[in-house]
Amino acid sequence: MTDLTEALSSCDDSLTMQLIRERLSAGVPATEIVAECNIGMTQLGERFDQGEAFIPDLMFAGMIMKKGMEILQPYLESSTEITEKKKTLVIGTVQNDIHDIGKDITAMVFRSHGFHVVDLGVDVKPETFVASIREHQPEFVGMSLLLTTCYQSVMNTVQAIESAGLRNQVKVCVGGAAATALLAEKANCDFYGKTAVETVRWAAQQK
Ligand code: B12
Repeated sequence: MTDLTEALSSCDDSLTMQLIRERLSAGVPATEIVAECNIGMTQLGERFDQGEAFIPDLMFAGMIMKKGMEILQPYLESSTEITEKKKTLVIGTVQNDIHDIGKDITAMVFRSHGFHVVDLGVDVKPETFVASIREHQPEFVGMSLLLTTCYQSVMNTVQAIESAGLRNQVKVCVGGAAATALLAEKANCDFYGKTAVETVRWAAQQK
């Protein structure tokens, strides 16, 4: 555990901000700082799972992480790996799931790599994804999933895209702490994105 993961997982707002700033000044890449924060959030989640942390802790840590992302955003946006032609990603957190931090980071990373991003928010119904594909004609659709109880929402979303006859025109990816390669395969997604950065690299390589 580093001092930053520890500061975030123990909900120490000012120390977290200080450590993020210190790492930036020391030249640590913003994506590495995000990964470190991610570990802190996972550790807090484990404490919650074991009854050692509670909903207010999760909410507070979420607020701290969002504040940290505001500091990191300009550094993520100064990335040089820009795709040649502007492609579009439609992204949302699936139905019945309201976690948005990882989705927001993924959206931010895609924007920083030159993608146009349409963010549908959280608790997004399958039909909303479909309507957005019709409206924006994206190359990519991304679903964020933090709750294992929402696997069915991922399945339903891909099925709705298929039923609308739109599946062949988009590449679909799924990510978030509850997502797995197996789920991606079962739900007929094209890619499981363990991290936002890994996913944008995959997307940039697609024709
Ligand atoms: C903060 C938090 C909350 C906050 C969310 C605040 C917010 N604005 O998002 C609040 C308090 C609201 C919350 C509520 C709940 N939570 Co919660 N929460 C968390 C916690 C601690 C951190 C999540 C987080 O933000 N992580 C940091 C981000 C950066 O990580 P990430 O989302 O994984 O994103 C990265 C990658 O996965 C990827 N990624 C993310 N999305 C996408 C999308 C695409 C397309 C791609 C390619 C990549 C990608 O990119 C990111 C960066 O690389 C997790 C613990 C954990 N292990 O994740 C529990 C956790 C997810 N929550 C959990 C639970 C149970 C709940 C509640 C049901 C609790 C309750 N009893 O009410 C509710 C559910 C509410 C709902 N309907 O959604 C459980 C889920 C268990 C399970 N197996 O399903 C977890 C795992 C905690 C635990 N260990 O028990 N939670």
